[in-house]
Amino acid sequence: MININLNDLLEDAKKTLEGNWNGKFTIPSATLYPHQWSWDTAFISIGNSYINTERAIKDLEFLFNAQWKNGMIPHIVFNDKEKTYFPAADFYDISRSPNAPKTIGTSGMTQPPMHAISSYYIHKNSQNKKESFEFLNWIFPKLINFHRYLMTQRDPEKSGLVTIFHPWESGLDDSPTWDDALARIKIQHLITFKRLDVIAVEGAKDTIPTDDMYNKFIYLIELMKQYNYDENEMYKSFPFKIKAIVFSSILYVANKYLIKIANILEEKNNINEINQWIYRTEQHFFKYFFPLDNQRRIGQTEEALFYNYDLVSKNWVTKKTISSFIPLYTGLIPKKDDIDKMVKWIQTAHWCGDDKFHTLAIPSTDTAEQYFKEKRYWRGPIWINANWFIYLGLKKYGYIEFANQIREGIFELVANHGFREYYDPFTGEGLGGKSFSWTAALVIDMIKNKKMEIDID
Ligand code: 2M8
Repeated sequence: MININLNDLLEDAKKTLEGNWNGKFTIPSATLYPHQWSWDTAFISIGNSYINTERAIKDLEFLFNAQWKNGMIPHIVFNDKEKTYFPAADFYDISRSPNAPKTIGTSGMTQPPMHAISSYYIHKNSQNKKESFEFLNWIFPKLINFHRYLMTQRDPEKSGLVTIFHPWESGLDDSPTWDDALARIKIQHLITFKRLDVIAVEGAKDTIPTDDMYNKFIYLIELMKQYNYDENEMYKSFPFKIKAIVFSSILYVANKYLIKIANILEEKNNINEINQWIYRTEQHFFKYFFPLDNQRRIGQTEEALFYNYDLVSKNWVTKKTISSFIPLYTGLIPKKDDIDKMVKWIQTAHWCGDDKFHTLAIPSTDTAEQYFKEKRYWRGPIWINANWFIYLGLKKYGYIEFANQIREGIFELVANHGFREYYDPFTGEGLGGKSFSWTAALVIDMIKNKKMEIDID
């Protein structure tokens, strides 16, 4: 292993989180993301669970106080004083929905439900179990309402898998996974707007989503507004509807954590319902996301990949992205053979198994595909949260050496290139936002939770 002082790294990570605390919540990164983001907050709380329980709780409390009446946790809670991010609260105009909070500015969409997972980490790592028990008691019904929203409004099929209406709901914004679905959408009227991320990031031209993509993102929000954010109506005719792997994988794991929380609270009323959610996901995960049987039929056996499922085109989205590997985190893959194939594939020159790569951390798309761009956001660079899921999944399945190599790769990136939003897989150059919170938070977890005391079942 290269020589990295983990104590120094830990101290720098702590400072990064401290620096992003604005008195009410922790922002992802100054200037670029000055508001509160939902799944960022959950990752941040995981990091803080080891070093500052009170802070971890405060962050989740702030977010869950903005919960919508139908249970949705919005993907952004806005700070009205901040003017450096577009689209802001006025653009979302959530007053169109009877479910939206009246006095808090939020976005009108959601993000992956990491929060039951972080709530459990908070209690497990807390030195003050009375305080963390009270917190669990407070958040548990809210988590149930959020998961129920996802399992009903976002899953009328009762598949146990979540439908997203916007790429931003996936968390993997401009991933090539969404290209075909977005290409089908023709912009009818787009208001003029000014992108602010182009000002906030150095080298923005090559590292953030293209204007074409961004216009589609904004247009989809305009469409959501036309539907008054009514999921029932959107389900009938919205042009972007995808069963999302990363989202659904996280929800499956989060449901298991809800059971753990219910056990701590000795709360029996919701257990059956949660178990039904878990069962539904187990029944449908492969059918929706794993077209291997089809591939076998047509003789393509070299990959064992999971793919997102497009409900509009009724087809798999066969773009090779890091999403395909996140199901490792669920522990849902029963056949060792499928996992072996997947791991072998990750270790080829397509992903990280070649001298041309800076570390063994995994890029966000297959580097042999024409859509791979080493510096552009979710289209190629290394992201720490996506690698963290795979690191945990690999450990779970016993691929300890490879998991540890990924962890070391992450430590190297962070120690030598800063706590950045994402990294160039060839040079290690840090890109996007600086002093990025979830990078720091998950590094804290990977230093402190080395023994994997917190496992996923
Ligand atoms: C990115 O997404 C926001 C929109 O939500 C953006 O591009 O402005 C994504 O990486 C997302 O996963 C993340 O939560 C957010 C804040 O870090 O930034």
